[in-house]
Amino acid sequence: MAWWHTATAYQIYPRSFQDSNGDGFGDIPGIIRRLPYLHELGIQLIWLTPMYPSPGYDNGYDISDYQTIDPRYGTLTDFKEMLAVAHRYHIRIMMDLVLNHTSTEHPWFKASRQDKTNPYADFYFWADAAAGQVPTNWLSRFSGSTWEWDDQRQQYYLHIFEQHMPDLNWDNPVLRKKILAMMAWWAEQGIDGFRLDVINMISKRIPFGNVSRATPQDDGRAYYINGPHVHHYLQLMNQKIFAPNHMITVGELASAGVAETGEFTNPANHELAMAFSFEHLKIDYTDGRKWTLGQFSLPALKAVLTKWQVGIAREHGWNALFWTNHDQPRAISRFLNDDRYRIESQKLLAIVQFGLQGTPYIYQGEEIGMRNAYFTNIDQYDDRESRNAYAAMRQEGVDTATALAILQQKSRDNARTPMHWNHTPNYGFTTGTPWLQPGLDDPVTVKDALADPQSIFALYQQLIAARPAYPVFTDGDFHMLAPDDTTVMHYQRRNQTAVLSVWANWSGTPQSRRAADLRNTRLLAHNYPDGLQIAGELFTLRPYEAVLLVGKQVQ
Ligand code: TEU
Repeated sequence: MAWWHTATAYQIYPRSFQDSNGDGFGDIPGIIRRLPYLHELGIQLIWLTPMYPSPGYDNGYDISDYQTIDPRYGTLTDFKEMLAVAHRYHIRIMMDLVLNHTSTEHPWFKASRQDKTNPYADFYFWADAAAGQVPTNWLSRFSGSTWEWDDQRQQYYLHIFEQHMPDLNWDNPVLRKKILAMMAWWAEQGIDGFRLDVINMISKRIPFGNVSRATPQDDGRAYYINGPHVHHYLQLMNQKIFAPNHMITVGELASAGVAETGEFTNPANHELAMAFSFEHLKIDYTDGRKWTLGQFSLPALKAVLTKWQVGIAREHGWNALFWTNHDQPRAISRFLNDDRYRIESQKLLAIVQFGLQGTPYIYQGEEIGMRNAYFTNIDQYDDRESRNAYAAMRQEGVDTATALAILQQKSRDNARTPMHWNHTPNYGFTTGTPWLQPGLDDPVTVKDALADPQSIFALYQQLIAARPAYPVFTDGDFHMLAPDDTTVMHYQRRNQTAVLSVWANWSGTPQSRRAADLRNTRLLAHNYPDGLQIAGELFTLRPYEAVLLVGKQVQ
């Protein structure tokens, strides 16, 4: 068993975490100041989203220099101090590395666009117009075509994401060498690992061609998801960088199924330690389309969780468990009740997440139950993906109110609002003007949570501590009981000696179930302050009530 099988990770979105110099932008000294807080929470691993220099079209995922820190976050010296302090707390740090694309401001792209013969000419994907049209009819993940015309080179370049984020051509051996040298340099700086952005997109299927566009998925991704050399490239990184430096890795796998995810994370393949998959977060997409007002059904969520729990165990892989990140709305607003039952709802999510097999990730603010921003005006949004989607919806005839309601439900900015530390202006995030406004008024801050033994924070502490104490969290197999039940989720994890059970009422009305099912169990985590309500043959789960129990395996 590896250390990270029982560890809990925490994702920091640095620009919204803690500002230290009043510029409205979170920074490294701010993170250093808050490390004792994360230590108190009990996490052992941090994922930091990108902090490299960047023009900021995609909040740092458009990197213009891989080998230093963006001055808005601090200096490389600050970064090293952060590492040293984290290590004193036995917290490891993963950098977010974006290897699928760079910024158009990266020197490689600036050289590449000059002409067709320079040494960087093939570092990116360039193509001539096809009959006066874009080279292929693929759709960018940020709306519109994946191709942008470049006047200088008189060709189109490929960008799966925003137009200032051209895709790198990994088939070029010189590029691979430069990237590996850059990764080795980060290893020398003392970092503990990498979160690898859309890593299953780096190998493209050549030659490119048009797609039918018959379904939302038929948007060109067949040419770039899990391409022909992706495993080779990851094995190369593992052999040269991850393994010799004992690094921890988590890959972001876009549109990957269970079998592929197993291949990436099976230790026998020497690629990644674990991976994020997204099927459970597409549960409220209508016909696979994100920018719609989605419906959510509990049996559908259960089916997806079961598929991944059973499937990844079968493939000998490892899941990264998460409900949200900087690209997703807040899960309490999305799946539960973020108002009257907000505390119960966030605790339910924690209990359901921590009972599963995998390494749990807490996204900043989840531990205090932060909710969606509920912005009411398009100007409050900063994110280009959301703004482009809004423009596209308006163009397709969606009225303003509906388009704004869709953003309130789906925009990434919902999770990017500044962290709520205390009740001073801007929740103690900054003394200046925050880069993104805080959302709705919020009664709960970190300061309140730390003073309350019944807080959401306290429950996360308890769950984090429980995982290493009970092997069944790590090695228990998975059984979803009553998969068609539309209100209550009940699953079990079993190993040779123990049974872990989770019960969770995903509705606002009380639900009664058989008390016999609770026999010989001990309560490990609960989201109501008193015990379970048992009367005769039945026990009743109150609105959004959730409990995690352990018992002995009866052979
Ligand atoms: O996201 C990958 C990705 O596939 C996105 O399309 C994601 O599904 C979308 O943002 C959800 O709204 C990664 C990063 O996490 C994201 O922040 C970046 O924008 C993207 O890569 C490009 O680097």
